Amino acid sequence: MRFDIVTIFPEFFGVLDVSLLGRARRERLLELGVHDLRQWTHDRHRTVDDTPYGGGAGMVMKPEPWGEAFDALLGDGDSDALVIFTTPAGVPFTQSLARELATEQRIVFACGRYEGIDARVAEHVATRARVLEVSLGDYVLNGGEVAAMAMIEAIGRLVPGVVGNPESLVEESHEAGLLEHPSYTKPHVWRGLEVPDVLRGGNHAAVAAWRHEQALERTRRVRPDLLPDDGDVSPGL
Ligand code: 6GU
Repeated sequence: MRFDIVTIFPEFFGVLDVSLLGRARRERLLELGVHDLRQWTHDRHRTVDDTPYGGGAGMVMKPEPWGEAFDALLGDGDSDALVIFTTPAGVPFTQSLARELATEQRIVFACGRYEGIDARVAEHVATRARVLEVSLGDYVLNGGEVAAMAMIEAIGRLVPGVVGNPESLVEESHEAGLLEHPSYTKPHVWRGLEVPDVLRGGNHAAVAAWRHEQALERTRRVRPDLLPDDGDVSPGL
């Protein structure tokens, strides 16, 4: 899978060299192209923004550099790439959206800054490629870079081979519609705190039932919005 990112802060994406995603890139499971939007400006100040029509605070990203960026990255015919505009006004990014996006061959991220990108850019790109406007969550960031990075990590780890043990993807938070159960490792007593007995008893069915109960209790407590209204979530065993 390939990700291209268009941004005025390419240096943000240096962290994608490290950890799991860095290894996946070296193994060619993931490819990453980071592109400085300013290479598609032509004035001496490399201007990417201007004042908004209709007035108001803040600056809007000019369409021309974005148009040239997409010409360069998508070509002039129809493209198979999916283009994601990061914006707090987009559809929320979720684990199920990450799963869908992990089946794409290529995703191009357009990272907006300031008050966003001139709205004609997304409209124009939509005539040549599939376009999604996506938000990381209900809060405001200074720009889409951190959001794109979070999405790339969430999507990239679902690409086959990126996470060593695929079973570890199945049981985690948000995959079963519940938050994950608590986890423990050795030592069995630490600073007077004991690991729950059931986890050391070797009864796999009892462990599974305990974990499901814990996941349900935690979800009820901190994320009741994730539960169906009747609160009936079966372990699926
Ligand atoms: Cl994708 N961009 C910005 N600027 N703020 C956000 C966001 C994106 N998602 C949540 N807040």
